[in-house]
Parts: sequence; C-alpha cells; structure tokens
Amino acid sequence: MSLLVIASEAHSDHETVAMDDGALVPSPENPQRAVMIEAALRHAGHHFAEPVEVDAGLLAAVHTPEYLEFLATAWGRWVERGETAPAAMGFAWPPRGSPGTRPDDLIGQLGFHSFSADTSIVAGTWTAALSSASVAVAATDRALDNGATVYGLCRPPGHHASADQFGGYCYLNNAALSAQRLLERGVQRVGILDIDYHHGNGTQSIFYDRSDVMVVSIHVDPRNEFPWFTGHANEVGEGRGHGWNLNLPLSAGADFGTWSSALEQALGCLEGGDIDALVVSLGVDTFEGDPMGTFRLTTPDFAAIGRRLATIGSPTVVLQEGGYAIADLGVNVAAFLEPLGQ
Ligand code: SP5
Ligand code: ZN
Repeated sequence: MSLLVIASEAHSDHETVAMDDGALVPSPENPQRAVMIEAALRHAGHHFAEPVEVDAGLLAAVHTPEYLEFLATAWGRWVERGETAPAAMGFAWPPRGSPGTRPDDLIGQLGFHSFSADTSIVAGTWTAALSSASVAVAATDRALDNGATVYGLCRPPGHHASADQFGGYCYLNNAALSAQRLLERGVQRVGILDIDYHHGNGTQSIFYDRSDVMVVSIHVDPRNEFPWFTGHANEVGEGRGHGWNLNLPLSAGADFGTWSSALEQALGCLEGGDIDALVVSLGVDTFEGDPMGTFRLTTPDFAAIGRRLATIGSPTVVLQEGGYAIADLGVNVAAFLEPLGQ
C-alpha cells in the first residue's frame, strides 16, 4: 500500500570523511544511501513530496543558538582561516570536570560542539542538515494533517545530535524536532521509538528531564559499541522526566526473537505513557548484513516490525536514521514501510 515520502535532493553535497580505527576514511553515511532508499520506495509505488524549510523558532526550541550559528558558519570560517583539509572536525574535547567555557576559535569550537571523530563538516553539511530537518518537520505536519503514517527520508541522520553537539554522523536532531513540532501543534504527549542499532544519545539527552516526550530505545549494549557512554538500562530520566526514558540494550549478535521481545516491552511502555503521536527513529543497521552492526534482523523481519507498528493507530512519523548495507538499504526500508501505507 502507498504512503507519502518526504525527501529532498539537498543532501547530495554532504559527503564527509570519518575517523575509523585511527584512519580517515570516506564516511559510510554517504549520499548513495539516500539514492538507494529513494529508488526502492519509488519502485514500491510510494508518492513523494518536497519539504518547505524548517522554521527557525522550531530549531531554536531544540538546539542552542550558539550551536545553530556554529553549524551555519563553520565551513565558511574554515575556508576563511585558510584551512585546506577537505573536512573540518574536532580533535580536542572538554576534559572531564572542565568548566564548559566555549572557546572563541573555530578549532576549539569544533571540539566543543562535537563528541565523536566519525563526523566532519564539509561545504554541503549545513544545507544537508537543514534539509534533513526540514524533511522531518514536513513529514510531521503531513502525518498530523492526514492522520496517516508519513516517512521522512532524512539524510544526514539525527538521533546522536544533542542540543549543542554533533557526532555519530548527526548534526540536527530530526526526531526531536519532529516531537517538538507535534507538541507545538497541540499534541499532548509524544512517544519516540528509536530502533537504530546504536543508542540515540542525542534524543535521550534533549528530553531527559521532560515528561511531555517519552523516549524508548532498543539498541546494542553500549558497553561494547558506539556511542559508548549512554544507553544503559539504568538511564531512566531525571526530575520531571524520571520514568519517561527507557533503554533496552541488547547483547551484540541479537536475533529477531530477542529483538522483538524488546519491541513488545518498548510498546508496552509507550502504551503506559498514554502517547498521542509516535515518532520512529528508523535505523536499519540492525540488518544481518550491515557492516556496522551485529544484530541479525532480516528483510522479512523489517516487514514484521512495520506490521506490528501499523496496529498502534496513533499518527506516526517514521524518520530515517542509520543503515549502511548499501545494496539492501532501500529494500529493508521499503519492507518496513509497506504495511504502514494506506
Ligand atoms: C546514525 C548512526 O547509525 N550512526 C552511527 C555512528 C557510528 N560511528 C562509529 C562507527 C565505528 C565503526 N568502526 C568499525 C570498525 C571496523 N573498521
Ligand atoms: Zn546507527
């Protein structure tokens, strides 16, 4: 069945390098990913629309003004100071216990505003990040308007980005912007279900002390995998947000039996939270063939997840996060979305 896909070509000049095991390599989060997803979704007969640019006020409700200014100007400042390397990235990060004073210099700010060396900034990064956020928010509006599931083909992904830090191939937190947009439009309580292989540390941190957005994430145990420092089961939210964050870490190598038990737990929790709309952070790096993951989900398993989510009934926004098995990426996303069309 057919569903609305929001997509934009504006990501295509965002082609970065990543530090991986001590070497700078072409980032696995590359433009081809979106090309593969779009091709599979067109083949499946879904219809496409382009986003309008996201409202600056909404961006500022999720991210700090300093960070937004930094992202918008970092590449220009890099060129202006005579740097010739093909990508700007952090290399020194605030030591534990440091006072948190923001440096003035670009190089210092690259460390201040990032948390991992897998993510760099190139000429096309801001345009791409902004268009990805715009895709997410347009998908959110259409889902609410139509009372239907809408898919946002976001690239770059967003769930690792916090209020003021990029990393994990993410710059603006598309899922958080979607949730914030739903609240802005009168939805009382939003659920975010993050099923990317990696913990969505950015999404967790943005809503950690809030009870208007419940964040539930199924991911590989961070003891042995990126993002390393968050995603444990004892992270349950704080203050008013206590009890509104749920992490379901699974051991490396988890199969679909294990994974779908966690999904039932996740959905039970969201049901208990009495949510009125759902944002799904869809990473398909849980696929058995993914070069970055160890989980063993198959293409039919993604269809089964889509069928299960189709039974929920609240307005649903599905946003693309990770997935790096280039040849299977589009097919896996299409399998997931097929049951969610109408
Ligand atoms: C959105 C998303 O899925 N982000 C994931 C970012 C993970 N980046 C770190 C990947 C490190 C992979 N190292 C592989 C070692 C084999 N050379
Ligand atoms: Zn991931």
